[in-house]
Amino acid sequence: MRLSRYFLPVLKENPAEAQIVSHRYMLRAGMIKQQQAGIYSWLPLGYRVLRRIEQIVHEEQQKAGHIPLLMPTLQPAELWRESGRYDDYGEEMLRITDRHKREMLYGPTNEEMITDIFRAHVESYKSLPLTLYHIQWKFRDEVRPRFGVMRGREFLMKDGYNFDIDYDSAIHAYNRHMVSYLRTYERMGLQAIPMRAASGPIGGDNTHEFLVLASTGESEVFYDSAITDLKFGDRVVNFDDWTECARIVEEWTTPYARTDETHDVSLFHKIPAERQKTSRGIEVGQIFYFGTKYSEPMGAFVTNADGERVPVHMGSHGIGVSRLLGAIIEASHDDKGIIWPEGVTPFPVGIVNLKQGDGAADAACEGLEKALLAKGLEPLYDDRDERAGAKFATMDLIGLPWRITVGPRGLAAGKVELTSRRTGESEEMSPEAAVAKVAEIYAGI
Ligand code: P5A
Repeated sequence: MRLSRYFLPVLKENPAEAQIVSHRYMLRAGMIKQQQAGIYSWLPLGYRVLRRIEQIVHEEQQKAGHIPLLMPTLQPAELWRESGRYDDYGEEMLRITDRHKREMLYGPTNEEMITDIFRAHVESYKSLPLTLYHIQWKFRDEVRPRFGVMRGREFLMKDGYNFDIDYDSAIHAYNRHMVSYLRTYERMGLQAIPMRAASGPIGGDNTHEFLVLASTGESEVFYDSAITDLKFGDRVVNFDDWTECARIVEEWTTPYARTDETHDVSLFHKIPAERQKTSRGIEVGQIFYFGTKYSEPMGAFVTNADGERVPVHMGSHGIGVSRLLGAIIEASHDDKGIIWPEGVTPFPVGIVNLKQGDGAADAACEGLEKALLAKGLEPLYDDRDERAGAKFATMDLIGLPWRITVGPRGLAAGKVELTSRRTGESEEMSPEAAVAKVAEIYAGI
């Protein structure tokens, strides 16, 4: 992509309305534009990251055997009356009436609708286990939408729903989600800690939230620092193996980690004093097991092996896809701008031409662009007629993890410069070596 032809409306000044760094940088880097309180347009750069995050979520969900579909944003009120949540949900639910005076709502979540799909098509335990998920916009009329995409009113969520014949099998689904979430967040460069939490309007007693530690987080959290040493890495998991999944869940849930809603002071104080940590955290996901809370009132029954009709056991599992952009920036930035982890960066590498219009520099940049594209890596090439300082400032702000700088002086010696956004370290090398190095960095991502 050539920057001269792109749409990157960077702001020079700090927007006054942004209280936290991620919101500030998302506005300054031209990633989002607020349209109303808590409702944003995703400008091209922000949209690229959003799609990258969605892609990782899809890949990891499907590795765990979960099946994508797509449900609408608008739902009929009758479904929610069946579960009893139409009145319970209160003012957070955006209620709409159509021209036939039919009551509808903009879905804040989809337990009812997925249960409706299930009961229409599934009859027997032989069709189980089944986990369906989608990535779709939600609306919650939050009292205090704030911090940009962190607490929006319209926001993108991955929500998945498992259907199982009994408790044990539903707990395996719960575990499978926890395991797959651990890898999902790690691929985004995040450490998200599963913490015992409260279930709120979704229901059930068994629930964990995934929290990214950050001083700007909205939740207060308490944990044993030992948990921050755990890494999921590139383990190969057999998601059908109940024992293997349960063992991984045990590894992550044995050290104490709870939100303020479930915090137990006496248990906390049993941890060695130097490992007792209190912090704030950003909730980037939550998983629930709620048994037959929806299947029973809504008539989602199947025939079991003994020929009896039984309500299915369910859980639901959410990832805050749009919130993740804010969480990643909170976890990875400096005073010059964002530092994207390679897994989610909008462009893998930037090219800065120090002397636009210089024949050799222009040709070298175009050559780099072509060579990178040939390796499946689309660079953002700053081909604007701007000072070097302004080009560097833009690259630093938008946070591409790698930058190749091309100037006539270096080229005379056959060299360009490859710079890491994270460390600031630069290395001079031939353009071919720079392409090979960038390709190597992204090979496993
Ligand atoms: C699980 C999936 C649910 O809604 N039903 C379907 C369950 N869970 S949840 O915890 O309420 O939401 C899941 C994740 O969505 C993100 N989230 C938000 N993101 C941005 N703005 C909001 N207002 C907002 N509300 C929830 C969180 O990451 C949450 O973990």
